[in-house]
Amino acid sequence: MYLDIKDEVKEALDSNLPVVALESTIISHGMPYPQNVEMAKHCEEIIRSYGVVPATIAIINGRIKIGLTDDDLYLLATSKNVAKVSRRDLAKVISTKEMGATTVASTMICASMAGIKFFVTGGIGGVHRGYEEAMDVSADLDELAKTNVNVICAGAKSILDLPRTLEYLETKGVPVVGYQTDYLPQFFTRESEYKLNLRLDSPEEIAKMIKTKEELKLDGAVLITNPIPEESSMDKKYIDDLIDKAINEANERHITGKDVTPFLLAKIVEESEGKSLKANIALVYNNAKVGAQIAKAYSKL
Ligand code: PSU
Ligand code: MN
Repeated sequence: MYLDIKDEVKEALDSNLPVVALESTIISHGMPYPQNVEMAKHCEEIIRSYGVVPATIAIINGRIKIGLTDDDLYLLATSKNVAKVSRRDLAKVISTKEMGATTVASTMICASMAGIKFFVTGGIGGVHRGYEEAMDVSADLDELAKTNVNVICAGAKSILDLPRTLEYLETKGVPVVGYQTDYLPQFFTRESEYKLNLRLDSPEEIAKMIKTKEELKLDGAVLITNPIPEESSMDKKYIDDLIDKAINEANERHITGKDVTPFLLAKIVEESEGKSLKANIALVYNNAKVGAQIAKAYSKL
């Protein structure tokens, strides 16, 4: 009733061809213009190059769009009137016919409504550092626990408390797969010191695990964590120092709630003079590739 599925996405879904969803908060609140729109378009091209149909998701004038036009992407990338929409915000933004960029949580909800099983992003939200005081835990984590859309990401940034994020996912029963790695990828760097329980080395093995999980009727996502390519990986100490600085500034300025993550992301881009943005884009492209490969492998089972 609130869903507009683009023709090519609908045709692919009707014929059981692979489709991969993409989020829009990364466009409107995660990266600056014009890199954001270039990134969004090129992600779709990468997914297409594997014979998979991309479906970027956003709320345009109160309609849930599954698959966007170039004009929609441009609007999301440039407009200042795009709300950051997580699970709690969906009904409001739709009922008032606003523009909204979907987070990991709400993109999963919308993808699931459309029948899409795979979703590629950069990094997920998680348990924030300083959790003991602020109790800031992203709604992404609970969504991963209950909505049946599998998410391909590059782990999470150390703006988050990574060990607590992993503990939370364990409690909620979310399988976290290291793709060709034994350790949680740390977004800008290939790996963290945090060991994962689950490593799989091929898209086919991951597709098979997802299929089995469905047959067992275990709800929620499989979270696939894919390390940034070697050549784009940043110096760990350099980036961690910038992140510490950004978190201190957010605390001093009393930034809270949904503004925390966008503030930190923008600050890190600014402080690294765009170096972090380059790495961010490279890891998203790599996730688009692996996500398309997994969706394709799944469609052959
Ligand atoms: N982490 C990133 N880049 C992003 C986000 C997270 O490295 O763009 C976005 C995603 O849309 C994610 C959201 O779902 O931020 C999490 O926001 P919050 O922490 O407010 O739940
Ligand atoms: Mn939060």
